[in-house]
Amino acid sequence: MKRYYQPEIETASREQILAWQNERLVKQVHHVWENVPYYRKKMEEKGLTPEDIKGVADLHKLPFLTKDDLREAYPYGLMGKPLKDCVRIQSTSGTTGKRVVAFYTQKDIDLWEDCCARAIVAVGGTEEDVCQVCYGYGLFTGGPGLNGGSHKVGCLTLPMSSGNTDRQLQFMTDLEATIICCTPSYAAYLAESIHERGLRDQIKLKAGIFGAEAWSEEMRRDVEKSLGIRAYDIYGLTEISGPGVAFECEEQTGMHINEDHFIAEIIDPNTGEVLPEGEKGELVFTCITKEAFPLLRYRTRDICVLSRKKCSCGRTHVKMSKPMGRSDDMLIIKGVNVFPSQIETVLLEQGYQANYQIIVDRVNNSDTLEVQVEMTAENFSDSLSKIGEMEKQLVGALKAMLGIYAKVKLVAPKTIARSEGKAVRIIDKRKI
Ligand code: DLL
Repeated sequence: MKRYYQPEIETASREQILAWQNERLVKQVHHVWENVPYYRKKMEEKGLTPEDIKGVADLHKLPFLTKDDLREAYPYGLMGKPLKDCVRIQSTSGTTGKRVVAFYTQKDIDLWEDCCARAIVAVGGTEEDVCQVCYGYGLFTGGPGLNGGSHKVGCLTLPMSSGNTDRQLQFMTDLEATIICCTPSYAAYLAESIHERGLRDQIKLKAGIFGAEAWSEEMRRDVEKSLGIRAYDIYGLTEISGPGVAFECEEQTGMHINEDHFIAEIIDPNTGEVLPEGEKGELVFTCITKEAFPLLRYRTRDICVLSRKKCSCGRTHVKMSKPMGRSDDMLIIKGVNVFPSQIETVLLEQGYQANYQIIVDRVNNSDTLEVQVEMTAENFSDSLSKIGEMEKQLVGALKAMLGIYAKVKLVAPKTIARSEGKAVRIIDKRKI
C-alpha cells in the first residue's frame, strides 16, 4: 500500500529539508520585500534588508506578524501578488472585525491541496477509498482543502459540507464511505446518531481525519471505539493556508508539519524569544512557498511543543503536539472561532452592560455555549414572559454576530460576582 503521497519530500533527510528551507526563505524574503510594502516597512523599522537573511539561522531577526497586523492591513495590505494573479479567497470562521481574508494563486491552492493529500495518504487513503468531507465548504478552509486533497489522492470524494446528519448517514451507508473528514465533535455526534439508528453494521469507515478544534485522547478513544475506525488529528489555520499545515501519521503521537512549505518556531508568548526544541510555547509559522499571502513569522497564538524525535512512520518532518491552549482569549466552539469581545459588543449594542459570564461546556462530545447577562436597572423585569422575550432577542443578535447558537440566561442586576482583578468572564468546563 502507498504510504506517502510525496515520498521524496516526506522522508527527505534533515539536511535536505534544511537546504530547501534556507533557499526558499531567502527567496521568499526578497519576494515579500519587493511586493508587500506593509512588511517591508516593518523590516525597515528593524534596520533589516533582505541581505540580512541568509537562511533559517537568521529567521529570528525578522519581525513578527499578528492578527492585529492582518486587521490593520485588511483586505489587501499583505498580498504578495496582484489580484489578477489570485484565483480564490478563504476566510476564518470568526466574524465582524475579526475576519481574516487569505488570498491564493493557483499554485498556492495546488501546494495546499498537496498538503491535504499527504494527510489523507497518511491515514491509509488510496484511489480505492470513498472520502466523505463534512467540514464546511465555502469561506471556511476545511471543506475546500480536504476536498482538493481527496481529489489528488484519487478517492471518490463526497463533498457533503457540514450538518444535515440524515443525509450524511444516507451517503455514508449507501456509498460505503471509508474515510471521513470533519470536526471531532461532529464525529462524536455522528457516532451517536449511528448507534441510535442501529446503523453500525452498515458503516464501512476505516479512518477519520479530525481537526479545526481541540480534542482529547479520551475523545479519540471514544470515537475510535464507537465507529470502529482509527482517528487522526489534522491542524491548520486560514492565515497559513488551511487544514494540512500539519497532520498525524499512523504513530498518532503528534502532527508532522509540512516543513518544505512552513518553517515552525516556538516562542515565549510574553517576550517573543525563540525557545529551544522541546519547550512549550507559541507556535510561529513562516510560509516559504506561498505567493499570494506570504506571511513571515506569523504568531498563531496556539501553544504547543515541537519534537524531532525519529518517527516510526518514516517521515522526517518535525512533529507538533496537539495545541494545548491559546495565548489569547479566542475560544473555539463547535469549530467556530469566538472572541469574548464579540459577545461583549452585542451585549452593549443591545443595551446591557459588561456584566456577563460565558460558560462553555462539552455535553455528549458537543460544545455548548451559554451567556449569562445581568439585566440593568433600566431594562430589569420580573415578568417571565418579558424576560423570555429579551433572551430570545439576545439569542438572535448573538447568532448574527457569531454564527452559532448561544443559550442566553438573563439574571438580576448585581448577581454576577465582581472581580477585584481581571474579570473572570469565561468559564470553560471542557476537559481537553
Ligand atoms: O480551523 C483550519 C482547519 C480546518 C484545520 C479543518 C483542520 C481541519 P481556522 O478557522 O482559521 O482554520 O482556525 C484556526 O483553529 O489556530 C487553532 O487554534 C485551531 N485548530 C485548528 N486545528 C486544530 C487541531 C481551521 N487539530 C485555529 N487541534 C488554529 C486544536 C486546532 N486546535
